[in-house]
Amino acid sequence: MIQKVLVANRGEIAVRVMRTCREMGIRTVAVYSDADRRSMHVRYADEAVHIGPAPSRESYLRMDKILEVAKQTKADAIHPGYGFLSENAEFSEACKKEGILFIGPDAHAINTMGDKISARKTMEAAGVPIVPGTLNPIDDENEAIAKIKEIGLPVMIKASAGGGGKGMRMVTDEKDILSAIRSARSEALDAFNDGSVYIEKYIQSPHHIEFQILADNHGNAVHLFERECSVQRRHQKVVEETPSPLLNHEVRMKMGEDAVNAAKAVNYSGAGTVEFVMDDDLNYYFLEMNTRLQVEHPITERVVGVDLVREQINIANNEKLSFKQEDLKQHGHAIECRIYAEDPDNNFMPSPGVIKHITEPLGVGVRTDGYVYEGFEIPMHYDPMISKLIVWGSDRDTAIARMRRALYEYKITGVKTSIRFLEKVMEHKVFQSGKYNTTFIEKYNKELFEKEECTGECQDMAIIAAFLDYQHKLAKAQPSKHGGQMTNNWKAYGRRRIKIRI
Ligand code: MV4
Repeated sequence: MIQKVLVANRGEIAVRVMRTCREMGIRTVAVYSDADRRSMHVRYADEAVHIGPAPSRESYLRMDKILEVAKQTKADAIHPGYGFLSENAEFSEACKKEGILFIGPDAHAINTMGDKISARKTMEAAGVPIVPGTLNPIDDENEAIAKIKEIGLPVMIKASAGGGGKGMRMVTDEKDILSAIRSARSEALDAFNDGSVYIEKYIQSPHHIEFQILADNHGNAVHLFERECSVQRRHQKVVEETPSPLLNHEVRMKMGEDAVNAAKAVNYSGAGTVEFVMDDDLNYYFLEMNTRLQVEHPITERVVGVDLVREQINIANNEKLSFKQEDLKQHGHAIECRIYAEDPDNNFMPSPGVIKHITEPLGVGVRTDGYVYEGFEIPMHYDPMISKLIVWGSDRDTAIARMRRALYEYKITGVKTSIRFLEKVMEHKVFQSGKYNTTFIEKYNKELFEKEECTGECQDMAIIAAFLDYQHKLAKAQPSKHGGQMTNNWKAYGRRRIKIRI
């Protein structure tokens, strides 16, 4: 039985994992880099050990150091969270060698799914539908051209070692085939040290639908239904919801079965996600399997009523799943918005800095998974996600209304955030209709990024805020020090008639 877990991660997911550990009476060890000395995951854990400088390759990616800390602190298991070492087969294997439980699948499952060509072959053999295309790496360019003519343009050239959009080229014109293959190959060689590429038919304006699965070490596997993740920007998910507004009962059951078969085909253990692309006629194809706990897992937890981290730990403890497929049901509707320290008005540039003020939404049906607090400086070295806002409602409309209310309540100053942008997504008629696909943000760019005018009410509030600030400064100021030079927004507003934006 696991008594102590080392969490090999940082930020919100490290805190998320530790919360369940605490509920289960399991002690926790945090590891942290120079940039994370004041991070919430360090404060939350029972013990915390420094593992190196800020860059992740010198800290959160150092398998040797993390294993050394696990042994030193007598942790029996390591939870990798997402990102960093979570899908690293070598790390899963190294943990096993050191007699420490890796909370996740073994090296075989990670390797088979990590290599997209071997994943496609395995899925084909398991009867899971894959995108029409090749099952072997392209090694002859003429053969590739012939194959593409057979499949029909447009096609995607994808790196076998890729995933999440890296090393991917779309080809619409016959004359671009060779240059696409060559550039995909060289990008893949550069990024993954593996230049293998393969061909897939291009699925037009697809939906991205993924299934959560859980599998134990006794041959039992279930799915916990889908998550609709089609609101994306440059392969970065922005909003996720479950159930998908697109699926019907029949397709849902069939996809769930395929997802379970995908997991069984690699002898999967733990929590995983099977990703599909789907066209408007509900034809769906396996895309890839993520062999980790995902960022968006809370919406599944809310709708299905399962703590996925608790299940991961039980599975690592060699326990059997405590429920069967027919015990699992979807209740109501959940939506997640990812809150980033990014500036939507400036091409989503990261906006690192100190959180000056934060008020998080509360109340019925609201969950936030975060880690920042007032005075915390968001490090520039890692993902700029501040928190995840998850709401539940008895139906989709109620959930959207609740998300809009929660976003309205969410106040963060000190860094720019994506909150206003997310409000515009929730307000958008096409999102509200549920008839959106992965082209949504691009297609409605103009409406979603419209700059806001400062309304009369907004200007009044700016003036009042500036006036109060002025009074506050006056009360504190030493007149002799500031003399006549003290300026403030209130005066500037009056003098120059500047437009104040809040
Ligand atoms: C595709 C596709 C269309 N056809 N493959 C993007 C990320 C990577 N996981 C696979 N991706 C895609 N693969 C074929 N054969 C369209 C995408 C795609 C996409 C997929 C899921 C979510 C958002 C996306 C945005 C653009 C393209």
